[in-house]
Amino acid sequence: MNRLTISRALRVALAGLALAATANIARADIKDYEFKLAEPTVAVGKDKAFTVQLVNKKTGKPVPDAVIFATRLDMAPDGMAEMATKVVREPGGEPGSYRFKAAFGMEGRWLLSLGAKVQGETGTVEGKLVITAQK
Ligand SMILES: [Cu+2]
Repeated sequence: MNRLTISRALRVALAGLALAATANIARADIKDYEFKLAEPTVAVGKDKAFTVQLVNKKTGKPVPDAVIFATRLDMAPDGMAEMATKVVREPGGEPGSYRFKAAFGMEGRWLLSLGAKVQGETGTVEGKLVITAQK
């Protein structure tokens, strides 16, 4: 290789690196998102509302306009995985906050399984949260 060829090869390599860096910045990972409970507890009974927040872990900011869905709510944490209850999505809430309603028929810990589709991201955010129902 003569000098000219080396410098050209270097330039091409650098351009490639720059491109890769840009792609990294533009593409946030689906793993950068997580669910949080606004309140860790809920009152026992029918039609109890609770709020889930979807947060970007890197920025700490709430993520609005996600399509969020509850896949299951049951008492697995207290050894009653078969004790499941229906979860209904409720309208309203702050941007990045998603409201749900469910019947918590028993005191104790309930496991909420969630999924979300985030605007501009491929894949699904999945998470599990424990809600404690108390009197
Ligand atoms: Cu139970």
